[in-house]
Amino acid sequence: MAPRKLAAGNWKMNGDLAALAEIDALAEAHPEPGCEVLICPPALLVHPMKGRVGAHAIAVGGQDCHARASGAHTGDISAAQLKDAGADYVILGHSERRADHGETDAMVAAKAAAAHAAGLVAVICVGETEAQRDAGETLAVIGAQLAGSIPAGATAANTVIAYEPVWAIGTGRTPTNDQIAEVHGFMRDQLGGRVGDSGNVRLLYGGSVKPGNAAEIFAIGDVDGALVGGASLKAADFSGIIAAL
Ligand code: G2H
Repeated sequence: MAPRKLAAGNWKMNGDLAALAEIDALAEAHPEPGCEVLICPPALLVHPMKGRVGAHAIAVGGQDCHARASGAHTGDISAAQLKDAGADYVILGHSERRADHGETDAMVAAKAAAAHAAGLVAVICVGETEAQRDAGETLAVIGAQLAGSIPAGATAANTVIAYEPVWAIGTGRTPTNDQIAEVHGFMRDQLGGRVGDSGNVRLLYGGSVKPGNAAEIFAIGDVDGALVGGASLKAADFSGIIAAL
């Protein structure tokens, strides 16, 4: 059984074939990582990255998939195609996709259902904007996103939830420990009765996680790991986060 803790890297639209050398450095630094390690590169790099990982304990994932299994959807990628290329996970509903591509909760739920059908673990992202936090709407926003974005049939085995406050993404700002604890405790409660084995669903924090703040964030109750953007691009940085888990 895979370790419960998960260090997930989201390369976003960064990296190229040469950047796959970071995988070698990561594998060398953590020959037997104490947590599950996942990297989600741009789709074009999923297959070569899977090859580069070889026998090392590093999983590979996509950053999005289409809700349909196949068909006339130019430019899109299906969950089954990601699986075929070597992915075991797919990030869905990241705030950048919600903002850039108008993804709604219903679209995210449909994509997650497709991911599950293809045998992928869906990493479903939720998070409030700064205006919503300032207005005291954080828990209402997170509750609505969870209710709308998680499909029927979700379980602890096929679903991971990532809390990523939009205002903390790539900004160097992070919520206080109490704010993270409040949202993660709330999410755990919300999953009860709606997701199979809800107590074991992994809840990740994401937004400006770095080697310097990772240990403090991981010590917060109900934080089971991190979804890391900028600091996952270089093995030296991601390594410090993996070591903190
Ligand atoms: C949040 C995170 C990765 P960063 O988007 O999903 O990015 O760590 O750069 O804030």
